[in-house]
Amino acid sequence: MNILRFLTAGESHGKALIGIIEKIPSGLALSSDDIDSELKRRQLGYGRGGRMKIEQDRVQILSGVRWGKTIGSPISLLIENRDWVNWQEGMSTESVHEGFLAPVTKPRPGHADLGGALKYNQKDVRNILERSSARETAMKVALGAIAKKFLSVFSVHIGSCVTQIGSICIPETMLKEFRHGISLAHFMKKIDSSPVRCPDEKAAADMMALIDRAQRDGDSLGGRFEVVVAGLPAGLGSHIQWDRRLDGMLSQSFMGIQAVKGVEIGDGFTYADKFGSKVMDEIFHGGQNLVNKEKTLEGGMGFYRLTNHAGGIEGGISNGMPVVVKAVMKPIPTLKMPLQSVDIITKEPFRAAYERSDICAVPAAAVIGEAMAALVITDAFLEKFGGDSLYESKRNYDAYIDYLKEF
Ligand code: EPS
Repeated sequence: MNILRFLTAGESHGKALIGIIEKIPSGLALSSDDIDSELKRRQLGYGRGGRMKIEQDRVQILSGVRWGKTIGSPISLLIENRDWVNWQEGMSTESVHEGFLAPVTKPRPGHADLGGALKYNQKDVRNILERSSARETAMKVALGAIAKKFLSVFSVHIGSCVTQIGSICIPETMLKEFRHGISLAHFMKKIDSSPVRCPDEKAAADMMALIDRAQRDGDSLGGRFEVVVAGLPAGLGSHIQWDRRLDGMLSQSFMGIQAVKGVEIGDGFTYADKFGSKVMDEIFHGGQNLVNKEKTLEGGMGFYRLTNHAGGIEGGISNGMPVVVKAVMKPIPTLKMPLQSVDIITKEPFRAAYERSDICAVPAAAVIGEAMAALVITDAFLEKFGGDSLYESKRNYDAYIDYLKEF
């Protein structure tokens, strides 16, 4: 990220999650409802564990907003952990409570537990797992909701869907319009009402049945999700340095989501076995845009494509087509089924004990992906159009769009 800065803090069973974001222009209408609606979307989803029954996330905006509008200063957010009441001594910041909880000495395979304990010289793995927990993603989504609100001023809209859970995939044909950003709002209504964020009813039912099976077997599941950003103008990001490429920045941000192990832009890994003649998005100009019928999606202005293999990015620069990011999430590593590990104190082998956990969190990850995409795209917007006030950003954006039309 070149312009926007954000940080999160907070432990999973600590008092609260905190977030700070800096460089959002002044004059943006922003309320806690804008953020809470996104927090709610993250918490829905088939396969979550008992914790989601405790938490009903609500944000408090602590600074950077006055009378419903941003004022240009850092925006700070707080989300209370409702589970904190059960952990007040165990996760207390005061030394007087030391020893209230027995240390966790049995690292779980697949988690940050062992690497973190070694790196930070901690003999209580809780000091690692509390921060590596995906609870932190609630704040990512809250910060992303601010970025989404900013982008909506420019008619940039972001959606996501789950395309695979375990061995169950949705038919590729279901995704064609989604990947072209066509009727995104309508598509998202359908996705938001699916417990697994999947637009295909048959696949959704099979995914839920598979999650039930994993739960019965003491197992867990991962999967794939896709995020689409529609309405972007051509010209965001840059080809001139590796760390200014829009696809590179998006990939890093998605890889920063807990348990994400693979990221693709557009056709991604499926490029490997195709001929070049089949996977380039040929360029057209003028006439009726046959694919992007919605005017707001004609980001390339007179230029357009009939295909979107590139996922809206060529040479690290947006090309006016919707940006498509796909990601793979590994199965949740906390399992009822005991796995082999070693106690860090006694060095004795053991079978990992089970703690409360999710079975599958891919639907939540899709919403988190939307948030990360929103933050990266907002950064690219601010780099391109600048602006300490929304008025200034909008003026610069409008002038650029006029220029694109004349190009
Ligand atoms: C998580 C473990 C579970 C999840 C948690 C992430 O929490 P707990 O250990 O309290 O049961 O529910 O996710 C959230 C709390 C959340 O808000 O998404 C983990 O180890 O990553």
